[in-house]
Amino acid sequence: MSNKLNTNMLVLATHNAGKVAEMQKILAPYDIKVLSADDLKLSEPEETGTTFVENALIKAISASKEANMVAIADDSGLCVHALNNRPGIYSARYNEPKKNGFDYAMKCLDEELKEKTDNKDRSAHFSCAIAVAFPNGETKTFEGIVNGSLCWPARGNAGFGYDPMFVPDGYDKSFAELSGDVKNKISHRANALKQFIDYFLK
Ligand code: ITT
Repeated sequence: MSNKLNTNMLVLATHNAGKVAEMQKILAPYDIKVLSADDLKLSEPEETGTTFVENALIKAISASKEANMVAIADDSGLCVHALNNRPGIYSARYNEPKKNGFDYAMKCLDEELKEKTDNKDRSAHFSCAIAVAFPNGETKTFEGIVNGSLCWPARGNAGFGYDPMFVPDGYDKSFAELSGDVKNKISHRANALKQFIDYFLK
């Protein structure tokens, strides 16, 4: 194996199927077997950090210890500028989307933006921290973002989470209307993973 991870197998420390699909696709061209946390039935640690990087490290370190493998975690979220970058690290918990569905969370976000602001500034960015943890305790982190704006009504069926209401800068379609190939070239996750690939796999 010629990569700097010193292994040709790693585990993705995420239980989000949308993230797993995107990360596996982006890492597919490289000679590395990518397992998911569900494949290995790994537990979900509590995300007690106050930043994307802290939460990514919590997840990567936990998975690496449990699996005794190199682990990569992704902590990400939607930062709405007129709402002081909320929901940010709380995106997966904003109005309990896991219980109520993302259509409801997106509707609440749109309503909050209209109520609390003059609704003139609908700019936002997605942020992603990728943390790599090794069984010997070493870690490394990378961060990526993609800028855009929030559309309403939400549009499209591809992707996951807040994708139907996020239109990346330079495009007139939401992430959920664009093909996965486009999203995987320009997204916050693609951006952070590209840095990981450049650092460890090239
Ligand atoms: P894991 O912790 O198991 O990885 P999670 O979904 O709880 O899964 P996070 O804590 O990082 O992950 O929360 C990220 C949330 O931000 C996610 O649930 C989405 O709602 C949103 N999000 C992140 N990346 C996104 C993307 O590419 N498209 C749409 N929404 C995204």
